[in-house]
Amino acid sequence: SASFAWEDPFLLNDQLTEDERAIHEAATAFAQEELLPGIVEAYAQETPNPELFARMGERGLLGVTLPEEYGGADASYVAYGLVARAVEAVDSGYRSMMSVQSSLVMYPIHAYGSEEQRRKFLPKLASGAWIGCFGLTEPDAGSDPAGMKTKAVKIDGGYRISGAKMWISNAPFADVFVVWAKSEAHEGAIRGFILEKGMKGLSAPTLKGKLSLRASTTGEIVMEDVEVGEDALLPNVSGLKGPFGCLNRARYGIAWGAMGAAEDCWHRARAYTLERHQFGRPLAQTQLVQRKLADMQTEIALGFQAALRVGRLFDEGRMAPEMISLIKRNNCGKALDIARTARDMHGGNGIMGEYHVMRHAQNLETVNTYEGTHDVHALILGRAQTGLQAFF
Ligand code: TGC
Ligand code: FAD
Repeated sequence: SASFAWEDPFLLNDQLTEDERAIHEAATAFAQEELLPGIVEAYAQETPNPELFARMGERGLLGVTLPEEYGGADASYVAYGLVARAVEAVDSGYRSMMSVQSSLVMYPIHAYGSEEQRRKFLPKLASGAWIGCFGLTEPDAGSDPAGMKTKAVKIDGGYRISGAKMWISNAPFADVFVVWAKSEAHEGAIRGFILEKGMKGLSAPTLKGKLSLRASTTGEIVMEDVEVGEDALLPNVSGLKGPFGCLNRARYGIAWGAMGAAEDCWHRARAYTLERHQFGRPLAQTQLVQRKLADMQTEIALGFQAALRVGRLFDEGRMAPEMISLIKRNNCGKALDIARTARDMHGGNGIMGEYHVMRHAQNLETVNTYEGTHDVHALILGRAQTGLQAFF
C-alpha cells in the first residue's frame, strides 16, 4: 500500500496539471516572500496597500482566467482557486483585493463589456496599474441586493447615477468602479456601469476601525448625480444575473481561499503543539490535541477536494451556482472553526499578532459574511432541494 502524506492526504497536488502547479508555486512564493513579512504590521496599523496590485500584476496573479490578449493567463478556474489559496494562507484581506480585481471587475468587463471597454480597461487592470472595485451592497440592501436604491436616469448622451454603496473593498483607492444600479431607461432593470475616479459627484470615503480584514481597505461609494456617457454602460447583461455571474467566480475562489487560511492555521497549530511542552510532554502528545489536528486535516482535505471538483466542473462548463453555495458556505464555516480552534491551541500566545492564528480567525468572520452569508447560502441550497423560497 502507498504511504500517507499527512499534509496532502488525498494527493491533491497529483490531480493538478503542470501549469496549475506552476501557478500555485509562483503564487505561494510571492505570498510567503512578499506578503507574509509585512502582514502583522499592516494588519495592526490598518495600512492601505494599493501598491500591492502592481506587484500582483507583475507576478501574473490578476485575472488569470482571462485570455492573454487582455492581459490574462488563459489559466483554468482551478489555477485561479490555487492563487486564492496561496494568497489567503497569508491573509484573507490580500486575497480579497485579488478576487475583487479578478472576479468582480475584470470578469464583468470581459463578459458583459464592449470590445472598446475590454481594450481600455483590462490590460491596465491585469498589470495592476489600475485598481478596481465592485459596488453592489448598499446600507439598506445587503443580503437582498434586489432592494438597492441606486438609480440611473437617462440624460442626453448617457446617464445620471445617484445613490450610495456600502462595504466596498478597494473603493477608497480605486480607479475603476463597477457599480450596479436600477436603470429607468431599461424598465428599472439592474444594469452595470463603469465609473472612473475623478468623475464629478463621485467619492469613496474609507470605513476605518474594522476589527476584521484590516489589511484590506473598505469604503463607501457615494454618487451624487454622477454623469456618465453611454459608453459607461455594460451593454451585454441586464438584471441580477449580471452581478451574480461575477459573484459565482468570487465565491468559488473564496472556497479555496478560506481553506488556504485554515491550512495555515492547521500547520501552525501542529508545529506549535509539537514544540510546546506541558505536563512533561509535547501538547501534540495528548489525545485532545490529536483529535483537533485530525479534525482539521479531515475538513481541509475534504474542503479542497470539493473545491477542486467544482473547479473542474467550472472549466468543463458544468458548474451550477448551487455547487458554489455549497462549497463557499461549508469551507468558510469550517475554516472559521479551525482558525478559532488553532487560536485556542496556542494558549495565551494565540492572541498575539506574531502567531497569526487570531488574525486569520478575525478575517474569516468577514469571509463567512461577505459574498452571501453562511445562512443565505443555506437558503439557496434549501430552495434548490425543496423548491420552496424561504428568503421572505
Ligand atoms: P433570484 O430570484 O434568485 O435571482 C434573480 C436573477 O438572478 C439569477 N441568478 C443567478 N445568475 C447567475 N448566478 C447565480 N448565482 C444566480 N443567482 C440568481 C436568477 O436566475 C434570476 O435571473 P432572471 O433572469 O430570472 O431575472 O434573486 P433573489 O433576489 O431572490 O436573490 C436571492 C439571494 C439571497 C440568493 C441573492 O440575492 C443573494 O445571493 N444574496 C447575497 C448577496 C451577496 O452575495 N452580496 C455580495 C456582495 S459583493 C461582496 O460581498 C464582495 S466581497 C469581495 C471581497 O472583498 O473578496
Ligand atoms: P444583512 O443582509 O443585514 O444580514 C444580517 C444577518 O441576517 C446575517 O446573519 C444574514 O445571514 C441574516 N439574514 C439576512 N436575510 C435573511 C433571511 N432571509 N433569513 C434568515 N436570515 C437572514 N459588498 C459589495 O458589493 N462589494 C464589496 O466589495 C464588498 N466588500 C465587503 C467587505 C467587507 C469587509 C464586508 C464586511 C462586506 C463587504 N461587502 C461587499 C458586503 C457584503 O456582501 C455584505 O455584508 C453581505 O452580503 C451581508 O449583507 P449585510 O451586511 O447587509 O447583512
